[in-house]
Amino acid sequence: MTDLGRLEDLPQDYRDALTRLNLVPLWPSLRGVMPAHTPRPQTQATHWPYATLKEQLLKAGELTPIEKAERRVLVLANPGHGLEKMQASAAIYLGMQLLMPGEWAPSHRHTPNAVRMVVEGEGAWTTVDGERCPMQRGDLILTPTGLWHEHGHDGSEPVIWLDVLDLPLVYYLEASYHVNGERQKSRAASGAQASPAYVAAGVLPTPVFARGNKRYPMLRYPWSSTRDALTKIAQTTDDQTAAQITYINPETGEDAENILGFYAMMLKAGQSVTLPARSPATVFHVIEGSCAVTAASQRFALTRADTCCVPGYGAVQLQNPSSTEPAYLFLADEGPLHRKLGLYEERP
Ligand code: GTQ
Repeated sequence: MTDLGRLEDLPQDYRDALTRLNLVPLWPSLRGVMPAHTPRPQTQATHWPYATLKEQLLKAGELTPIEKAERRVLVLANPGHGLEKMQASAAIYLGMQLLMPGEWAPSHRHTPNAVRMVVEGEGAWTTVDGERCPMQRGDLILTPTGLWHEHGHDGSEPVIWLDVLDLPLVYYLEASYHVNGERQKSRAASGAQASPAYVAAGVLPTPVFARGNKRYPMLRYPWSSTRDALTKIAQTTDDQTAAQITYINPETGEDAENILGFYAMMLKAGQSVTLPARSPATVFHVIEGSCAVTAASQRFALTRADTCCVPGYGAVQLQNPSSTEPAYLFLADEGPLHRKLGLYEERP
């Protein structure tokens, strides 16, 4: 491969003329925007231990009243992108959100898609599109693009959850905005949405008179059912395979949201697995137990409620260090986006 010409090789008066005309020569930058064989991600493998994050989040609870924050969140920012960009990866935003007893995070809707993974505390709820979703540890709650949502808290201890949004991508597309709204009248999930058949594989609740036509029929994925499913799958998998589920739209079988993918995984006591190199960046968050994550020449010892992200195109090794307890992880990745764009790759 020959070296391409550099910007400095060009006469200054020619460069100045191009600049005045809003023109740029491609060749000095060509290898940078299209490197050979593998991208050079800005995303760095990064670990956010929960203990230190929680300490700072509780301080934010004292320093900033909810009325001054609307959403009291500390953003898990990847230093590879620059902290001010508030990106965990190219397309993933992560935030840890605190709601104190009696507080209310007012109703709004926005173009980015969000999910919440509940980390600790009892008594909070999120109302999504009028449906009241209780928040219990390990539950996944969707607030997809355009749906009204607000958070409230009737319990007595702080409640903390992890927000995962596709904000960096939507912002990059210059399509990110929000609308504030009135407090929603909420109702419990009803009809097909509340049906236990949504957690029974292979059968779909099918109302006789009106087929549910909601784009997002299921908004809350209770941890108890996800955990049960993983534990059952793990009884049938060998030691090289981790039990894994994908959070899906139960009516279509497609990913729960359009842009980011959400998964849960169980590692048996002592189990190690190597995930193949895939094009999307991935986030790992520990719901129960602990897990060592090795990727991009880094090794992180994750304990309960810790979060890390790893860039795409590299293999990831996961190891449950406990000889007695299983580990349960929540994963988020850019898989649906890469697949829809035809960019998805898995490399041996
Ligand atoms: O709870 O609606 O972390 O709008 C960032 C933006 C949470 C939310 C975030 C949001 C929210």
